[in-house]
Amino acid sequence: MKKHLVILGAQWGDEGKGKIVDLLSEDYEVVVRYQGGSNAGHTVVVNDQKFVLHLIPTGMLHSHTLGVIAQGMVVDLELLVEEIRLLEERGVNVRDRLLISDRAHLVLPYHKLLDFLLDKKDRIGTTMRGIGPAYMFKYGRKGIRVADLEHEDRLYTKVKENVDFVKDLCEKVYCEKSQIDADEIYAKIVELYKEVRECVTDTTRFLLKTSKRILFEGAQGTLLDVDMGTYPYVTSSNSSALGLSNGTGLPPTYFSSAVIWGVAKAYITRVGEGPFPTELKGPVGDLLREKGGEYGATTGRPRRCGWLDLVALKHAVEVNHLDGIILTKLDVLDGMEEVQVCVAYQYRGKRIEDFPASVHLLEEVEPVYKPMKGWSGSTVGIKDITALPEEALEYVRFIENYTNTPVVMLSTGPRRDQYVWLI
Ligand code: 2SA
Ligand code: MG
Repeated sequence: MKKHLVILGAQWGDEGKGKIVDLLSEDYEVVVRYQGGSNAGHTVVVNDQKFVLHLIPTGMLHSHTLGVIAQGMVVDLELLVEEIRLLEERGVNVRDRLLISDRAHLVLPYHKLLDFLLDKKDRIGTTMRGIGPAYMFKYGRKGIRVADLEHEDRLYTKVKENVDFVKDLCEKVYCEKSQIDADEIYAKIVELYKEVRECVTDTTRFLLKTSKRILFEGAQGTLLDVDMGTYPYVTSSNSSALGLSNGTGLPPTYFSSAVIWGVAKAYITRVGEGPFPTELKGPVGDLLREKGGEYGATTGRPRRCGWLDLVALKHAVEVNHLDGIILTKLDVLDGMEEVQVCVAYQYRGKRIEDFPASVHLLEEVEPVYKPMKGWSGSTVGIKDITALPEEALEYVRFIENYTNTPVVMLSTGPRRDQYVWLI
């Protein structure tokens, strides 16, 4: 029997996980999202049609799969219902094969308001989808869970308490009058709940009992993990493999035989604030952005671009115990005379090869680069590894050697059929 598979981001998100999950979920029966929420933007191109998924597991574009929104996610019901409708309009029916955890927390309008106010004060550059505040409420024991939607009286009280709390905070701390209205929010979620009620279940029990093959779909990336990433410039969930257990409710031992593959671009990007040692602010960065189409799939924000950072990638390999790397967007480097890879950091005269915890330290480091010969000719859509230019193959082998991890697949374009296995 095939082992369960985990696909997660090995950088700061936007590594191309959407396409990979779509491609590989063909062979799986269940696809599980386990952290984050509508801050994710998973882009997939099927038959020249572009889909961007935010809350619905990407693997659900295949009609045979069952999708799970597990307990570690924070769910914006309004966006979820809209996403379900948009997919239906395009011929993808997910309603009767979607399971939503009754333990998942809701993202509500006051979370989005707080996201805006918090980010205005201390800029992280969030997606403004209310993600951070929703997790603040969860861990501060003020959250509203999907299961609460069944108990309308108590639900109303909770919404009212939270709205009063946020209004008070807005006025006292931010000197802003807020327009949020408890009655309005309550009425809306009661209506929205009717649309998804049939999907709600104890997804942990479901996952524990099922004998189906499962693909776990990470969102964001390891460097945005709230513990292992560039804190505080991170998202508010465990977007590395650390999130698998708490995000699904499955015991850690459940994942001991799973295969974990990390997706990484052949260069690196980040969207939002925070340290980025290999960032290229000049024309090379612009070239990567334009050629790679590096704009946020959720917000449209231009992404910051830089050379591949192997110190960061090795960190992702170690933290997630990656069994393999899936390398995407190598073609964006096609035609460059020389490419650089970062093999260490220099910090106050010292060489560092382990990704540091301190963001202050990371802000100060200088990348140590190894220049590598570029390649001419196009790698777009190649189906056979022998068609890869020699220098491009050397680039791939260098990554493998440095991280001591095989590159198992190259993605060679946005379409489903554009990939080549290296194993
Ligand atoms: P948040 O909204 O609280 O999760 O933001 C906190 C930080 O996490 C970053 N973040 C992301 N980075 C890359 N891609 C993400 N998804 C979208 C996409 C983003 C978009 O696929 O393109 O459209 O802008 C994502 N989600 C969160 C965020 O930039 C903050 O640095
Ligand atoms: Mg994305």
